[in-house]
Amino acid sequence: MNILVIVGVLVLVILVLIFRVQSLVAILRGSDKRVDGLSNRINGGMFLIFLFGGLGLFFWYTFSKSHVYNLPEAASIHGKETDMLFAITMAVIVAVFVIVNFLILFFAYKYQYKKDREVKFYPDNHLLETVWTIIPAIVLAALVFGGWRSWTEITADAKESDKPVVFEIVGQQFLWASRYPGMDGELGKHDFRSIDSKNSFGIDLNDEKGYDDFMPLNIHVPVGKEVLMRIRAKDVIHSVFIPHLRVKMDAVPGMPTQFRFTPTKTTDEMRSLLNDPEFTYEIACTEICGRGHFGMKHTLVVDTPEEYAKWYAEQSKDASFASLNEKYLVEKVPAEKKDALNAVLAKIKGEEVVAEPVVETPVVDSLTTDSTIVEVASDSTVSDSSPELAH
Ligand SMILES: [Cu+2]
Repeated sequence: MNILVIVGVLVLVILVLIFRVQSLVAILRGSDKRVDGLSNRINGGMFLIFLFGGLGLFFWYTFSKSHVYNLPEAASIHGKETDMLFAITMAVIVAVFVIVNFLILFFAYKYQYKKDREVKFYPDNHLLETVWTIIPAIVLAALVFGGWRSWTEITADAKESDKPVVFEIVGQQFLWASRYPGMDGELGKHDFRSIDSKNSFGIDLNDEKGYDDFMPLNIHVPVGKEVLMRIRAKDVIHSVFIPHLRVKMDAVPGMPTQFRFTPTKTTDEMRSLLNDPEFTYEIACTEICGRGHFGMKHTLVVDTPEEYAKWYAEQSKDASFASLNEKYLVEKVPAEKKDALNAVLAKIKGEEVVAEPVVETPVVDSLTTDSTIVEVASDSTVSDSSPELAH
């Protein structure tokens, strides 16, 4: 194979040299006939063939194969806008692409050497230059403005009154893991120094809000409700990518990021829409983060609000940090937080009795109700403990 390449290059060099010698000989003989000859017209024609053939192939492939590489319709509110921005940008780029390539290739054909044609000297034109500077400037500014508006929307903190579903996603080599606020509706603080074999999220044990947080196997969100995803990374830069929801944001160690979105189609709806009973929303990593990067796949389930409330209630009862690691917490929690821990444990265990109403109430309501209960409970049981260290 290598020898073939070397031989090919050598043959090419020899051909170029022969051509060069021939042209030099022609110049020495004082003959310039070759310049105006057949090969000049053939080259001009080939520019045209390349122009129309190339553009034809480009448009044919783009439209006939689009179903192969295009995602199904966006399953989130902002996703529709992202797609629209993408389409507008694409339309502008393709228009410029066609115009520029037409001018380059067609002019090479049109203005090929002709013996009797005179060249016009046309050094500058201020009006023309002003126009072709100002129009792109306006178009680019409009594109950037549209993107900036969307960006501020999706990265903004949700309004308190909107009561978004909040969860945290953490990337590490090579998996995604998630954490939900639990019964109190609030995520506890985290601190990387708290990370150990039991506390893989680094839940800060000085903050009792973290005791009831739960870490599910799959991420669930309710359809039609605003979701605020808080993102962090433990080791290197990862990137959360949920293609069907058009969600993508880097996970940067030491610099938490976030993404706000509202899913519009449940997993079941997507299954029947795509006629694919196996369909699941996939979360992938889109930052080459090391050897196992390809394996960083996680699953997102979009539920109806009722299914979500049921799942949330089950998880906060059976899978919370406190219920799974009671012994660990009893050992590790600072002395002044022992009462708070006991209150959380009692609440998790006691919740069993009132599990049913939680299932019936909408998500937001169940969360707010729960957090008030916790406050009342901790107020009454821990009223004389030291001032709260958490924010
Ligand atoms: Cu990664």
